[in-house]
Amino acid sequence: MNGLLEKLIEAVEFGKVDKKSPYPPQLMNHDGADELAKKALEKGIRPDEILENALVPAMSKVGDKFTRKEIYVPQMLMAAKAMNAAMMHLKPFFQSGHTKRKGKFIIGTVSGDLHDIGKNLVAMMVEGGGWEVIDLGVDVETEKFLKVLEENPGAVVALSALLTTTMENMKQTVTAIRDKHRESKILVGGAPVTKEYCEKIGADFYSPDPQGAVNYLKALVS
Ligand code: B1M
Repeated sequence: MNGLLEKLIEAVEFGKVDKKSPYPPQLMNHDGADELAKKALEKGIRPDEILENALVPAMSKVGDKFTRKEIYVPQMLMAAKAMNAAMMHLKPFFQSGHTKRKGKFIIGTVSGDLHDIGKNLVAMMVEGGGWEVIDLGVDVETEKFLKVLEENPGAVVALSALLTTTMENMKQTVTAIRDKHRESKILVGGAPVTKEYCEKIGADFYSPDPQGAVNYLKALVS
């Protein structure tokens, strides 16, 4: 793999935001995610390659280490901050309109849930896939999804949930969308969500990862 991308994986994994950041001590005076993402683009590496081959695997390593209790929430948050610093450089390319927009994609983390790292990754990948993304953020009430869907008829709606407790809110939102907008396509995901749960609550598609969401959307418009 390209050395720059390997360095970027390391920067995100260990939460090195930029060169001047003193954290983590072992990367003192090294380039951070900010500089590395910029350099990768300058070297001609495509934004979607940087996302898929560096940022997504780096965050997945971080999630695995947290689960194994090798790192804790502060390190996880630093990793997210580093990832966002890299994303700041990629986003203008995804938003530049170089790729023809294929449709509208409304995404949010369901009510009561503040986790947004996975949701943001899905949003970025989908945007990179040529869709106009309307990101409603976290802790999104059902009424907000309905309102934005009414303003954007035909948009695909995507719901993320990271807590077993907020999966119930996902169900409520899906039910309300189904009642009012029977034709809308609803995509669900997030660590505790499964294909079986997706079917049970009446959503159209479950994806375990951002690429699955992109592939589903690609199939929808092909
Ligand atoms: Co929280 N948290 N957290 N947390 N947190 C988890 C989810 C947990 C599994 C940790 C644990 O106990 N091992 C646990 C949930 C347990 C459960 O319900 N079964 C948990 C808990 C309990 C909590 C709190 C309740 C802790 C507390 O306060 N006592 C609290 C809840 C706050 C709230 O939401 N109301 C809380 C808070 C937080 C922080 C704020 C500190 C922070 C969130 C920061 C942020 O998002 N801005 C945080 C974090 C970072 C995590 C972990 C460590 C990492 C989550 C993450 O970002 N993973 C997580 C443990 C873990 O995952 N190992 C944990 C990386 C991310 C790339 O993966 O989000 O799964 P993920 O997204 C994946 C896929 O799921 C998929 O694509 C992504 C890339 O592959 N995906 C979709 C996600 N959404 C999708 C939507 C799609 C398609 C795919 O289509 C629509």
